[in-house]
Amino acid sequence: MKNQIEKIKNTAQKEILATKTLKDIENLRIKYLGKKGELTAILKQIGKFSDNEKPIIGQLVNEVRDFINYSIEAGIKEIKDSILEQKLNKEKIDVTLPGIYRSIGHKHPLNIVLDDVKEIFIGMGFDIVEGPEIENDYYNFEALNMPKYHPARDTQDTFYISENILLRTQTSCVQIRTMEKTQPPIRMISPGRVYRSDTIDATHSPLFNQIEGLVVDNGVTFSDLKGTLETFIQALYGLDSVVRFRPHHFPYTEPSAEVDVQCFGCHGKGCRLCKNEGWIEILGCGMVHPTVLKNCGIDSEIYSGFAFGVGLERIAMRRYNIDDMRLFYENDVRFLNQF
Ligand code: 2U9
Repeated sequence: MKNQIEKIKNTAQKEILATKTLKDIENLRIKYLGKKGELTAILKQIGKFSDNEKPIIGQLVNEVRDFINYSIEAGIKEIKDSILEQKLNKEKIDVTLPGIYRSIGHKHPLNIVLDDVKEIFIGMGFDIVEGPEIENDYYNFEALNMPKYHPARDTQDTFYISENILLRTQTSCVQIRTMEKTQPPIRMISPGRVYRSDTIDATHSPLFNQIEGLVVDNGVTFSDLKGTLETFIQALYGLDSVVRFRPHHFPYTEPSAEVDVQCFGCHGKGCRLCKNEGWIEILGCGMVHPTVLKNCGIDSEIYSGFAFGVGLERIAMRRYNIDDMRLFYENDVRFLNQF
């Protein structure tokens, strides 16, 4: 019997060492240690042996059982280790390989110019204020000295949502709302989208961006306006920029002016860039009309102010020599990658 048990031990050891899969090794566990296994079969016959032999055979079977159990667990660990090693080898990462290049996005040209403009005005002590794009007739027209049937309303082809609600045609509504809430001193710019029912072409779009500015305080004069806007234009286009103020008319400012910068291409002589005029129009401005101040609860006997408005697309087109504003909205990466 001892020999038979030893033989079982040796064969089991050989078979365990030869297995390559977890399934096969589990089958060996059943074969040797299971209820119908070879060792269990021997234990079942133990009654046939003498009382002297019984404990010896019992002990030997238990020793072999422990040995097979231990060998199976060791075999399982070995197979699992080898599976893991194969997996790790397959997934090995070569950290010395160059990485995959992913191009990162960058600022849109309109945002580059907008950020520059904001920085210039923040440097002069202005606040940045934003407001709603859907407005009512009062904030877009009435408060700005453009009552119903005022001819200036026709120049701003308006998108009406209802009789009283519209898409703002200028960001001036933000300044009105600010003046209603705040007493002077006020120094602010309001950048944002505005809407006009224009046909799309190289210089018109139904949606474009404006930056308007407002300064209201004790004793603000047209000289302050000139100094501020000259400083702005020279910071934006270079210290050698030559600026001129041309009289104009807006219902919300009095006196009003348009501001031109001398053509960078021909220095005033006239060329294709400036359509032979020698000057390029940049913005509109003026002293805030006393009626507008009064509409917002500001006493025009004590306070005065100046305001200005500039189209963001227009100044970006000048800066980058772009002749078609549709390029800003089409998001063609061949265009955007140039900035
Ligand atoms: C208040 C009072 C006055 C804002 C002004 C302009 C002149 C102007 C145009 C520039 C190009 C519009 O985008 S554009 O087409 N704007 O010429 N804007 S003065 O005047 C204000 C604003 C708010 C309370």
